[in-house]
Formats: sequence, structure tokens, C-alpha cells
Amino acid sequence: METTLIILKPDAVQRGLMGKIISRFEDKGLAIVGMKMMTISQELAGTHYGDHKGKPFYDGLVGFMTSSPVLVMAVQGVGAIAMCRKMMGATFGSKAEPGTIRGDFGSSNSFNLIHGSDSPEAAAKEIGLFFNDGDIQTMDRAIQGWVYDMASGSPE
Ligand code: IDP
Ligand code: MG
Repeated sequence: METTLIILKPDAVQRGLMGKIISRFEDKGLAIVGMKMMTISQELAGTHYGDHKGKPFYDGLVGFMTSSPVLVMAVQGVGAIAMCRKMMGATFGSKAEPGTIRGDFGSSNSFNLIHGSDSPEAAAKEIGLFFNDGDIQTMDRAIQGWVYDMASGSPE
């Protein structure tokens, strides 16, 4: 099981796309185990996007991410990190494949609706940045045995 950090960016919240995007993850069989709305501070945006510091789009990115509330989610499932990245689509809305979240809902390269952790290391770090201990739920989902083949004892 992996847990990944997903952020529905200010454009997704303002455009009323939260429900549609959340539904895609739920429809896929992923579990939402943490969720909160927040306005990201300059400091948190800077830490979260620290790797991009110095790039031409960095100031615009921090300005965008702090401009209006976001929805932060912890999303869990087998292979959830790579699966969510695939569901998000390529970074630029103009290039993302139809069928992906960015490909279906976005046209802009910077206002691209969604963030998702890109590795297990990033996921652990980002969940720690955006959630407090105890914010991530542990739950026995009644549907788990139908989302996954549990014949071997572990989800497949
Ligand atoms: P990712 O979100 O697909 O992982 P990254 O390359 O990590 O993409 O970039 C982080 C965010 O910075 C993107 O989601 C996008 O909002 C913004 N961004 C990246 N490259 C550009 C660019 O060339 N122009 C404008 N914004 C960009
Ligand atoms: Mg990235």
C-alpha cells in the first residue's frame, strides 16, 4: 500500500472541479484517507516547491499556489503514487493526453489543476508537510475485497 499527496490547486477549487476530480480517484478504487482545505502560505509553498527555486516559473508558481484555497488529500492504494501521476497526465494542460485529469480539464501550462507526489520519498515528505500526525485515517474498507484480489492474502 502506498499513500500519496494530492493537491487540487486554486484553479481546480475556483472552477468547481473538486467533486469531479475526487470522483476519478474514488472510481479507480483508491481510498481517500486524509483531506483538508487550506490556503497555502508563502513559506509552505517555498518548501513544497523548493526543488524548483531559481527556475523562471518559480515566482509565478508560488504566487499561484498561495492565491486562493486548495484541497489537500492523502490518497491510498496499491501503487497509488505512480497511478495518480498517470491519472493526472503530463504537466502541461495543453499537452496532457485526453482521459487524464489535466488533459480533460485544463488548457494552461501553469494553471494545471493538480499536484501529485512523484516518488515514495516525495510522498512521505509532502504528507508530513501538509498533514499533522493523526490526520491520516486508518480504515477497513468494506469494498476492499472487491477492489483488490485478496486470494493470496495481500491485495493484487
Ligand atoms: P508536475 O506538477 O507535473 O510534477 P513539475 O515539473 O514538478 O511538474 O512542476 C511543478 C509545477 O510548476 C507544475 O505543476 C506547474 O504548475 C508549474 N510549472 C512547471 N513548469 C512550468 C513552466 O514551464 N511554466 C509554467 N509553470 C510551470
Ligand atoms: Mg513535480
